Amino acid sequence: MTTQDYIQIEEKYGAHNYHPLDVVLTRGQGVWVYDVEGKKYLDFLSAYSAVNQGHCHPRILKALKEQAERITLTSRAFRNDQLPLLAKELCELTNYAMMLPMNSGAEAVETAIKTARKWGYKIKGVEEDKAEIITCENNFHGRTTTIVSFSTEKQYRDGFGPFTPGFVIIPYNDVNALEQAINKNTVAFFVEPVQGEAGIIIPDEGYLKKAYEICKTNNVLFIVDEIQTGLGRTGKLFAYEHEGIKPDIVVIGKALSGGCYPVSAVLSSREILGVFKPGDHGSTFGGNPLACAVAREALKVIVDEKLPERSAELGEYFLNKLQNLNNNHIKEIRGKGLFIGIELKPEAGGARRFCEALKEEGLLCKETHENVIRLAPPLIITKEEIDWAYEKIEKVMNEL
Ligand code: IF1
Repeated sequence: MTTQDYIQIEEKYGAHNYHPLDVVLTRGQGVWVYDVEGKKYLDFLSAYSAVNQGHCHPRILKALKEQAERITLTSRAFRNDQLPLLAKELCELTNYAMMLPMNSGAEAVETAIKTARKWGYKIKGVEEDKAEIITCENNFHGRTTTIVSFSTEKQYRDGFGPFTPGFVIIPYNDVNALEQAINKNTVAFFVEPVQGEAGIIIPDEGYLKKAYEICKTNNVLFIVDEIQTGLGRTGKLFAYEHEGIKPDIVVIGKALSGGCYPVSAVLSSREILGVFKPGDHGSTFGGNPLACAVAREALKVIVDEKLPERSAELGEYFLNKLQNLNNNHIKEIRGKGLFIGIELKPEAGGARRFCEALKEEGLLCKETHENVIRLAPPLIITKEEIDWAYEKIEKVMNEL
């Protein structure tokens, strides 16, 4: 079957909630992916940072296969021998006291919201059903009805109401707005350290630290969504480390499994996660032994292959190189580690056509919003591969 055959079948039988590039992938290895025609591409999206460790990492695959042959799912009605080890290893690596495992990022976000609310009622003493969580404009935290309740992107909400109350939205990168939004019912401030979907928006240096301090002063939980920025992407294990703070709650997903399986988690202290009592929350698949075995190995790969350090080093190298791209279409290039956005001028005709042209050159990127080309390769990428990608980007920028 050809690329067009697959596309036609998907268009006929699959709901049209996406508009993917017309490339049908069938195999991946490291930073490279291959389509059904045998054409090879460098992956510069990493499945939205879920494959930081590279496609089909041999160690993660081995853990997956070995665990799959033993036992895959027990449910949490019984215990399994992988969850305790993942919990211990993850907490020791991140210096948090407790974790709660889920599957998708959105589920972990929902879990963090429930944690913060329950903490508000049981510990802070907020009056029942009055809890407020402060979030930021242009956030992206997932797609559930509760999460889109505090999205400011029209399309993500349109047609999906009624929405969940209890969220207050303030501008990103604005500590005064945070200070003003806090009241006696505020239980948490929930923020992305870098806004990915909004177009790789990096807040001012000191913003997160100041926001954290404001939260501390007011007995408000500081919650970071590190689903995309975490596990090495920005050049540290977690992006919040750039500011030397320790959030009350950290939400992770994506690269926690190296893309081999959906695994997410909420990290926090004993006091905060301790608000959950048996029966309060759960998931059939959350904490299953296959997920835990995969995540254990995915974390070890991040540490052993020094992926945060690689991301910092190569990200700086790549960003410097890109800054020298002298091209009329470009408005701004910004990044942290290997999390880089090229913002085009409005008159450049949109980022999509650049991504289409890059695809023809063998480089897979995805536009975010109208005008930003997002560059986020697997963190195992080499300098030579970055140079190769740079050539393609330069060529496409100059030709279009
Ligand atoms: C889609 C974006 C990326 C996330 C953050 C939570 C979640 C995500 C910071 C939810 C998920 C994905 C999902 C995917 C597109 C995508 C995305 F462009 F929309 F913003 F990565 F940049 N917090 N991000 O980035 O995690 O439930 O998906 O596991 O929804 O189309 P999930």
